[in-house]
Amino acid sequence: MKWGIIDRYAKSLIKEAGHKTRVSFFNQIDIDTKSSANDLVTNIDKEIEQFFISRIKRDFPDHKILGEEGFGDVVQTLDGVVWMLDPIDGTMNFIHQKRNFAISLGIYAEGVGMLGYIYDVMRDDFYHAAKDEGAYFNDERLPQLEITPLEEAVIGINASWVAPNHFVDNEKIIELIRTCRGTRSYGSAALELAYVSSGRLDAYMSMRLSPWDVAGGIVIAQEVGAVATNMKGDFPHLLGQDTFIVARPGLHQDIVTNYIDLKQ
Ligand code: 2AM
Ligand code: CA
Ligand code: CA
Ligand code: CA
Repeated sequence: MKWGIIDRYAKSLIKEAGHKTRVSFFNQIDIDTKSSANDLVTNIDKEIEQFFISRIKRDFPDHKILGEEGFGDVVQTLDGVVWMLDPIDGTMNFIHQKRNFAISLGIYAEGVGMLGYIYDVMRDDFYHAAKDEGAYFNDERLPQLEITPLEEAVIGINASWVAPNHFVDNEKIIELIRTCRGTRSYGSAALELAYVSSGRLDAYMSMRLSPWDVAGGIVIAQEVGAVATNMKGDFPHLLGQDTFIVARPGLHQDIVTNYIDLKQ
């Protein structure tokens, strides 16, 4: 497999999709709901996914595509080459803020992440990595992450962690929030993964994410030595939903062992 060719192809496809997304703001955007009233989708999410799929199917007919909006393949195994795509990660931000959303893409071969991309469309910031070849923020090589104690860590976490929930003991999470330096909530899992990889955040955690939210970000995170797992400490499930945490090396273990008390 010529990964260099696929890498250049994917980058130009993402840039083209980003351009289409920016241009979409000049027209009316149709908003719909999915699993709940706050789970939003637009015609642009669907059009961008279809744009990727038509190109990839034309140029790499034997590759499979797993996309959030369901226009890709029914992917039941990670055999072969699988593109995991989120055409707009942060749809609520796309609608309400017109910024703070990203295109997220991970390309896996036999279950191993080979290429990862997160494109902050409105800032024109590109986070990308190839397995064993390092991670980049635009043209800048990202350094290996160093250890940061929890007391000096800024954590990406959202308010649902402190509301009553089925996943975790709130008391421990409150203690985590009190102990760390600060918290942030950006509303795009892919951007938060990119922020951990580039040192803008020290950890990011979510109770439920899908493969397309994290597939690209995991490849980037691994290249800078960040640890990405589910809340049990295992590699995230890439064929269904799972809990998720990514953090600097020591910090990851500290949070998972001392502050996560899973109810199930
Ligand atoms: P999305 O915008 O692509 O749906 C928001 O907190 C983050 O969680 C976003 O990355 C969002 O991705 C993701 N997410 C995953 N499942 C979601 C759901 N059911 N509803 C809203 N956001 C979801
Ligand atoms: Ca969505
Ligand atoms: Ca998403
Ligand atoms: Ca999405």
